[in-house]
Amino acid sequence: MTTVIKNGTIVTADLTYKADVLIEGGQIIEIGQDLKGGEVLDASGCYVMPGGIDPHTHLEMPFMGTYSSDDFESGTRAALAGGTTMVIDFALPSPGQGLMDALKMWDNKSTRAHCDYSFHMAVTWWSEQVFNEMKEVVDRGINSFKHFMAYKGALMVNDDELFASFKRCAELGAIPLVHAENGDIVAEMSAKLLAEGNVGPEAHAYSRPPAVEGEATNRAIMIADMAGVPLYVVHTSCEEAHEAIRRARMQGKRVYGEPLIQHLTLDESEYFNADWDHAARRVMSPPFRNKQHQDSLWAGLASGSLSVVATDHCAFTTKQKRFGVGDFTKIPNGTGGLEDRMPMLWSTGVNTGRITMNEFVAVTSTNIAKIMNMYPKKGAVLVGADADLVVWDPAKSKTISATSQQSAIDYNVFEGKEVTGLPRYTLSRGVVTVEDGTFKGREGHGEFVARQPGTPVGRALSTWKELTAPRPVSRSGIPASGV
Ligand code: DUC
Ligand code: ZN
Ligand code: ZN
Ligand code: ZN
Repeated sequence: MTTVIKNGTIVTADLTYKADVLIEGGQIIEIGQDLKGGEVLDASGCYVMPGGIDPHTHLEMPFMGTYSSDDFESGTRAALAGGTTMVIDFALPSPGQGLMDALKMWDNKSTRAHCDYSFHMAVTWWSEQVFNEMKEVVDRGINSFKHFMAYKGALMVNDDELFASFKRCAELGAIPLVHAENGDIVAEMSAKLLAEGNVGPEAHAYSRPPAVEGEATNRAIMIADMAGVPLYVVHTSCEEAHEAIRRARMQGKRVYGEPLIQHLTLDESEYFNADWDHAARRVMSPPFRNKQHQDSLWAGLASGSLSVVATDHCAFTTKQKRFGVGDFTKIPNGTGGLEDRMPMLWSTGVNTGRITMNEFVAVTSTNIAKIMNMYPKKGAVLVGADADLVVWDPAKSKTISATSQQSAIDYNVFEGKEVTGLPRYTLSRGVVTVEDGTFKGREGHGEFVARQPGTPVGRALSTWKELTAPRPVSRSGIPASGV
């Protein structure tokens, strides 16, 4: 059976043109004029784009004494409803747990996925076992390893562990990811705030100012350079972190920054809402920032210094958030966004002129497909690519509300926002999973996407010349000439 998408305008990361798309066996088999097929989808007035890829989700994740409330079923249903056709979730070993053991748990959870998915593996502790298992993980098609520089006493790894793991990534051709916040300083500032009686959700923001993120981002960049690996910085939320990324890229380092749709569109005033639930529902790390930081992130998307827009989707119910009444450090960190990322970015970015349609496709899909080594299977409208597509209706509007969302939680951080630009159809490997707001997907349709490693480099880009030119060594072993 073939499917044809007719009368639409194809929008990719670099081209906009009118053509039909013919699909068979889950893949695009032809792009051209006046194509014929069995099932006909009308894209008049619409843009045909690569489906979104959200590279940062936490589905059914054990965290802060509970589990995030969207699992692979509700999470991927939300994704498709908003035009996202693939997620990359974090397999998270608890410290002491083997990586392959954690992977088995994530394999089991993900059997319910409605759309394709992949995993990043988290390195939450360090040992010879972890070192060895990283190779098995790469052989399983996972080429990215996540490191937490925060969550002291739980998930955080120290600099020596970061350096060891980054060097291992370099050997394996894998890319390290970092949650960049200085966990020692966050722990100290949190304890002080609590001791002074600052127990409410707004203290969460005070405990993690932009400086802790800027410092950790810069530190991770330098460590990655010494290890000779590229680096992907998740949830870049402020100018201080963005500045470190810009500087690194100007110096020729492969460093990628990932702002979240939440940080682009919601600001720190949310924490000063008189309603405790309102504020606590928005507690995530890093916290929302002020408007100057938002402007910095938008500028990064337009200029290319920031590469990807994600969600860090980690949804907790109001009941779960209330674990932190009387102690903000016990509010489970996380917000949702899977269903709203694409419509919110389109409405606040493309409709305002802050980013172009092609930049929209780049930052929601194509860039991450390239960085994570799955392009052009994903992130492309090309013959031979998977038919993960969204037929996007730029005239369709709605008001975001928890009452009509796919997510399992009881609120939405974007509640009341008007969006214009929504999917008419969302296709997962050629199958229509969403049609005009009606979900038609099938649980278990999603498949694991294996991602091959890149070419191992293992040499600092900033000192390339120095290392390739052997220097004379003195009798004492100290180089005879300086740099
Ligand atoms: N930040 C969150 O807000 N939730 C999940 C993990 C994280 O780093
Ligand atoms: Zn994080
Ligand atoms: Zn600042
Ligand atoms: Zn995260």
